[in-house]
Amino acid sequence: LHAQNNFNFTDDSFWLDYHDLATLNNFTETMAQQYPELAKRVSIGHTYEGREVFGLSIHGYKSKDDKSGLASDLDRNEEDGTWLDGVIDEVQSLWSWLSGYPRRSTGKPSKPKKHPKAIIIHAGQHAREWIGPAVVTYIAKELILGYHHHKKITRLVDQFEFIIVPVLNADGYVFTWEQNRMWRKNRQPTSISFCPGMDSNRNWGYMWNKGGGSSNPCSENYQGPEAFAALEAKMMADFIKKRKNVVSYIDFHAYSQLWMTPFGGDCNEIPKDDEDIMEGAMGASKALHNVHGKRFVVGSICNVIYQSSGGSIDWTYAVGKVKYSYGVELRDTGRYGFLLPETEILPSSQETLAGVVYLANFIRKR
Ligand code: ING
Ligand code: ZN
Repeated sequence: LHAQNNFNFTDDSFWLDYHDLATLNNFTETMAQQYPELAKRVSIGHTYEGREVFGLSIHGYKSKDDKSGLASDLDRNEEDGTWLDGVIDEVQSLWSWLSGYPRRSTGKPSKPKKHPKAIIIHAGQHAREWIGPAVVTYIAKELILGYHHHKKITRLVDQFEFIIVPVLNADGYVFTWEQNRMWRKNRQPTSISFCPGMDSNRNWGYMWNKGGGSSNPCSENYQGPEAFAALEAKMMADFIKKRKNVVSYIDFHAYSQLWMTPFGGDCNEIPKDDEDIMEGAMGASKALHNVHGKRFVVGSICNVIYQSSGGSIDWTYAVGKVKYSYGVELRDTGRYGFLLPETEILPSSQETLAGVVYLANFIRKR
């Protein structure tokens, strides 16, 4: 029996369970259908087994009869710079609003940007890290439902194009649902027939094969035979190159509770924008902490977890020119690890939303 067509995607109850790929694809399709002016489903590419990888592009629209109070309110706040003054108060009011339905309408949208900068938020490079897809679909839902109803969300959605990709490694994700819950890599063949799968997050093309990946196809961290052999790394890199408007990229993983910055490949390489990148990460971690008290440690990938050359954000920062590139390790710190209980999906989603909202606004004000 499949009940996957009966989900209410606009209700928090959807985030009380993990969902299979078909249901997550149904989520992106349904949101795009129900909010056509606000959300469009985009294709990132295809996996080895032929699955299409979907994202949701979310950006504000200009209402025809825009004569309500919201636009002028927003303009005034912009002038006096009070928006998100005192991170803590703001996040608390955001959070209390987000948890309440139905929502108070504050009027019509303000002024969507014609050529917005994009913020890419994705998860599911690694198959078994199920909390990632759950959290980023929640963020998509809140951005869509908050538009038109919540001033802060409206402003961000007018300012930026958010591109949310729940599951990049679609083949691996299906494999964890059907065969092996602890599978990490994709499902591409390797030179060893009984050891399929490349770790796409060791296969990006900046400093590939410089330590932290494995050349053994049977390893969990198999880096592939050459850079961008893994279709998931290739399709996302191509997507970013083609868009040219990407200002931030957040790659969600699990677990360890870390908000990480470039670089992973070399512990001594420091991004030229390190101060700005670190400031954004520390603010996001603080905003996140304020929701449910979880601590997320901030620092470069190589310094806070391990050396990992060929990782996504090294490439997005150094080659893709995406200034605010982050890798985030979601809950928990090891008690449950990849098998994070479903009761933690909602709190994890709420706190991560606060971090992302903080970061987007931080970038907006730069
Ligand atoms: N962590 C990531 C990994 O690939 C990471 C950490 C993120 C490295 C982004 C490089 C870039 O090992 C997990 N848990 O997979
Ligand atoms: Zn991972």
